[in-house]
Amino acid sequence: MNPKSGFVALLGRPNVGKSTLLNRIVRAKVAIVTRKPQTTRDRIAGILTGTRGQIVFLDSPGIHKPTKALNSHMVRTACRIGEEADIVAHVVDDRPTGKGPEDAMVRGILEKIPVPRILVVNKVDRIGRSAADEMRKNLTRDDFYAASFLVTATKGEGVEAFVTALFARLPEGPAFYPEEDLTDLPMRFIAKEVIREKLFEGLDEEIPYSIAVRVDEYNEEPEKNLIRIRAEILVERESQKGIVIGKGGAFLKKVGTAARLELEKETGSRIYLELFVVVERDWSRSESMLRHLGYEPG
Ligand SMILES: Nc1nc2c(ncn2[C@@H]2O[C@H](COP(=O)(O)OP(=O)(O)OP(=O)(O)O)[C@@H](O)[C@H]2O)c(=O)[nH]1
Ligand SMILES: [Mg+2]
Repeated sequence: MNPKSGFVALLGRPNVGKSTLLNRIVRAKVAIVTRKPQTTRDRIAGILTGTRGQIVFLDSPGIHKPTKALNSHMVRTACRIGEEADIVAHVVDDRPTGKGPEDAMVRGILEKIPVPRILVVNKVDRIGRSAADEMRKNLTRDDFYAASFLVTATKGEGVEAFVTALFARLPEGPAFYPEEDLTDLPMRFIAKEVIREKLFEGLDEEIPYSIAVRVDEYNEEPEKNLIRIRAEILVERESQKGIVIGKGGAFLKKVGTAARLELEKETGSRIYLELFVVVERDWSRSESMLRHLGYEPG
């Protein structure tokens, strides 16, 4: 059989495990994952290439009610990703699905996308198989979804069956990217995301949502097997700056070390990482600041 190819969007509410599923499928850490909702803010492509062909999976920001310009950007990005796809996978988890305002919003967005929809019930390890199956039955009573799958993204269970079904539905076609590529994102972007991940994991309350990372300098020095990265961490208030720096600089140092170790593993280079914290008042409410930070309005 000739190779297949196509784009598959992973859409759904925040925190359901879209990024975890993407990483599991491509067997690499392409997207950052944290315990906190609204982690992903951009279109993250993960490319799976094999004898069956090539699927470009598009991870997306979780769909939620926007409160600030950043959130509107995230939801618009998710909608655009849906419009790009040949198939949309709607990922849900163990939280009650179907009644809340976010679910209505997701449903409204999915309804407008004129491609086959596949339901993916994730976190079956937490839900339990029979309850997950019950959930799947309830959500697939009508013909809204062309197919449905139960998966545990963290362990990979059920993922191969899902991928096989996607290849079966996609048309024959050429690969879009070279077979060794796992993503179309530059390392500079990944560096920014890894720093943001370490910040998200260590910070509570609203602070993660007031954080953006801007890489000002990314210089490779191959003769020294070294990459120099200088990044600014934006916060919205002076009080947040103190928290991000931590007592005697302890938190910032911890973030820097964790990010550096991960990036060294990823690149195979030594990393020299400098982090600075700057206050940019209400950046997450400002369209021009969003543009400046690379969050392009849709
Ligand atoms: N128990 C369990 N936890 C999971 C599974 N998949 C993801 N998680 C956890 O769920 C949390 C959110 O995962 P993400 O992959 O960041 O979720 P997301 O849908 O990309 O979230 P946003 O980017 O915020 O929209 C993380 O703590 C994951 O470890 C799973 O199969 N089982
Ligand atoms: Mg995500």
